[in-house]
Order: sequence, then C-alpha cells, then structure tokens
Amino acid sequence: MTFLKMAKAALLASVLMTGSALACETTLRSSDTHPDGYPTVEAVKAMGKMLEERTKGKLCIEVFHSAQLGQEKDTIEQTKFGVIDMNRVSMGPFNNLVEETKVVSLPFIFRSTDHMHKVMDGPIGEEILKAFEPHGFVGLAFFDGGSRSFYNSKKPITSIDDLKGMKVRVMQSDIFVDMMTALGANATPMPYGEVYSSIQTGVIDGAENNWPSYESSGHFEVARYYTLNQHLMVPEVLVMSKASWDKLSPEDQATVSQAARDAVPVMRKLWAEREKASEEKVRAAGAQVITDIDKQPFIDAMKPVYEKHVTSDRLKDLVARIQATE
Ligand code: BDP
Repeated sequence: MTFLKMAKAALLASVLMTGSALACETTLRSSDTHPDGYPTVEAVKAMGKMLEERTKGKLCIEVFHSAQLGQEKDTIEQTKFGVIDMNRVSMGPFNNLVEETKVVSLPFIFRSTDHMHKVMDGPIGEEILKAFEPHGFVGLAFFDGGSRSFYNSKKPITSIDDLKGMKVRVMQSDIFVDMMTALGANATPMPYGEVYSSIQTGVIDGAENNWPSYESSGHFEVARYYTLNQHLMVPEVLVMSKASWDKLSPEDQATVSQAARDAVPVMRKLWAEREKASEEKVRAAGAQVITDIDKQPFIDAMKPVYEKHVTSDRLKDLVARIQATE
C-alpha cells in the first residue's frame, strides 16, 4: 500500500466511525422545537436520508431537535440570516413576517384534515410556499399540525363562558391574541419552551395544542383538563434559508425540494400514529378529556378576528378560495 492509499483508508475508516453526517460534503443544520422521535423530527431525518442517497453523500441534514438551537421565533430569525439552514416550525410564528401564512392560522378556517390537505397540497399551498421567498426563506413543504384544543389546570371547559378571565398561553402571533380576546380570555403569548413551568407556577392557567404536543411537552402533567374544541388547525412548514439555498447548485436545489416533498407522506403516517398514541397516553395518565362541546358558539365568536386580519384583497381572495375548496 502506498502512503497515499494508506492515508485514504485511514480517512475512510475515521469517517465511517464518526457517523454519516460528517461524511457529507455539506451538512444542513435543521431546527425543531420538538423532541427526538416526534413526527416532524423523524420526517426531516427521513428527508436527510433521501438527500444523502440521492446526492451520493454530497448533502446531508442534521436535525437539532428539542429546541437546541432556540425557540421558534428566534430560530426563524437565525434561519433568515443563514445561521440555521433549515427550520420546521408552526406557521403561527411566521404570521407577522409572511402575511399569507395568516390565512391558514385563522380559527376554524379548515373544516377537516381532508380539507386542509386538499388546500395545502394544491395551488393555494404552492402560492403560500412561494410567499416565503421575498422574506429570505424558501418554503419546502407543509407538515401536519393536527388540530389544537384548550387545556388548563383549573377546571373543565365546557363552553365559552368557562374561558372568561382565564390566562391562556398562545403562540406569538396577533391572530391568536385576538382569538383569545374574542373568547373573553387573557392571551399570554410566549415561547413554547416556557409553557410547562408557567402553568406549574400559575403564571398562566393553560394553553392550547394538539394531542402529540400536549403529551410530548408534558403539559398534561400540569394541566389535566383538555377540551376537544379544535379551534385551530395550523399547518407546519419546513423552510430553508434563502442564503443557504443560494449556495446550492440548481440540481441540488431540485433534489432538496423533491426530498422535502417526499418526506410529507412519511410525516403524515407518523402523525396519524402519534396522534392516537398521545391521546391514549394522556388519557391513561388521568387527563380529563371533555369531548361533549358545542363548537358553534366558538365559531361565531371568531367574526371580529376575521374582520381584523383578513383586510387586504390578497388575503380575502385566499380565504374565499380556501372556503370554496371542496
Ligand atoms: C406545536 C407545533 C410547534 C409549536 C408549538 C407551540 O408543532 O411548532 O412551536 O405547537 O405551541 O403544535 O408553540
């Protein structure tokens, strides 16, 4: 063996030992607030595997889960500036930046999961993905965020009246603040990572989220009353920093785009399984679930939220088209 061959063999051995991410020419850093094993985290990992195979080890993804890179609002900023390459976030914290994300963050805008999938998989979804670009992001794909319901540490919520005066955490977007105000509650916008201790110490009475988040965050341990009123169905988005995107060749950009889209069915399957498993887990742990709830008064109360936020022709048109989607 020549010296060069020996050096190459040693290098290969060390690369194999230190894991595949390092073997890649470029490793994209992707952020997620959720813990390892959560459907969004696993879907981006699956996308990374596809990317590594399809680019023959040129491009890989490393997922920094559990908010290792920060809370969503901060990581969105960092993604804009290319400090983070990719980010999987709820569209809520994007509302004040990318106007189009507001329409899919409106309470009761979607009639069902099927309706949401039709909209997000179709031309409206494509338009919303494109809307990220002028703001420094490339929209890659949408993931499911389930439907969000109220939970709290005080009492079962069986009607709007029970929410009156309650301090409820919402994601950082004006839409959600106005939604709570319209329901007579006190909205407290704060990062996801602060919710558990804020409920525990009584800073807030509760929050709202889907089954997997209610479960994986441990919020069910401190807020055991969960009311299945399903007021929001906010899709999640996987974005790439435009700065990182521009460093890729057109071929690699196309491969990234396709791998992100191919991760969607993976995500949806994992999501459906996790929704069930999370519900079972929190019920078994003693969460009190209120399923007998009339949603109509909640829907009716949202009129001022639509009036305040759906003002431009662009948003009016998007809302009308979403509502008309069968
Ligand atoms: C979860 C979303 C996550 C949000 C979180 C929140 O998946 O992206 O950060 O809600 O409430 O459902 O902030």
